[in-house]
Amino acid sequence: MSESAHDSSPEMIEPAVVPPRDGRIVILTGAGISKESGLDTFRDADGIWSKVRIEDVATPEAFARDPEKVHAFYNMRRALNKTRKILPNFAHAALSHLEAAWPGEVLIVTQNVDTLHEQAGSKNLLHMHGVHAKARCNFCENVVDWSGDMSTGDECAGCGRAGGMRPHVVWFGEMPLEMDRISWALSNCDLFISIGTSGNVYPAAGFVAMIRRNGTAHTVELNLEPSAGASMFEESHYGPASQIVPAYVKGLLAGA
Ligand code: BV8
Repeated sequence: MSESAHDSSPEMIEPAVVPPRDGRIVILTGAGISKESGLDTFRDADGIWSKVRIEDVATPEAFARDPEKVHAFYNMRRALNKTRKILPNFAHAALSHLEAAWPGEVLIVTQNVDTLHEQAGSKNLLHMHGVHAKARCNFCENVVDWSGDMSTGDECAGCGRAGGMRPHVVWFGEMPLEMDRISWALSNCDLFISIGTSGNVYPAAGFVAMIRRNGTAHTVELNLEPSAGASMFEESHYGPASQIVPAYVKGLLAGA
């Protein structure tokens, strides 16, 4: 039975369960945690997928069919991130503080391709859908930092060939990154917290079900509103991430 609470701007949230002091915490984040930093989400009314079709810009087939159209989509998003002053918000900062203050291991598995968790100081972090500010060569798999525009004319610094550079992000139909490490972490954690994700994209959306089936972790959803997987969580708190994440982290550390 989920213990849901509607805390919109709490000082501190009392967690229903506090894991043992050496407990492992796995935190899944999605676009909602970056919304208050000024980044668009995907499925909110004004989200990214309301402006372009996934099939046209975020699949390997789209890239094979019209690479310049896909490059234009990611170039536009990179340019937007540069023009807007995109900085971590209180939610990112709270998770970085939790990693530093919690006696056990804290692992962030983010679906986000931004680097706001790193900028907030989080170290133990996996980008399962890749990173916007990196490029990968389709020929030699070399991964490099990339902040400007990208086109089919760009050459790979690794193999020197042109025409193979692509954004180092995971498109639909592609295997997310570091899945073995993520599966191990999910099977061996004491607390699973999902923050700012609509629970629509797999396999991330299936993590909570996996834990409920074969794990012992307590499961918590922190989101603006109930996600598609809300009923799977034993505990949930709703409100803007920049308010409920720091409040929840404060409660967790107070109970540790
Ligand atoms: C794969 C990178 C397998 C690109 C992205 C079942 C099992 C396995 C696969 C599937 C399956 N069913 C369907 C599939 C296929 C597919 C899929 O899930 N499709 C969906 C649409 C049904 N999955 C895949 O293709 C994945 N690959 O499964 O491979 C495989 C097996 C063998 C061999 C080869 C392959 C790959 C998926 C990754 C796609 N790439 N992004 C880019 O960024 O351009 S996905 C994209 O969606 C982003 O990564 C994003 O992070 C992710 C999830 O979205 P959310 O983060 O949740 O964002 P969203 O807008 O949806 O929600 C925001 C939430 O925040 C909302 O709930 C909102 O209320 C909340 N919010 C808003 N404001 C705030 C807030 N919360 C708090 N505070 C606020 N202020």
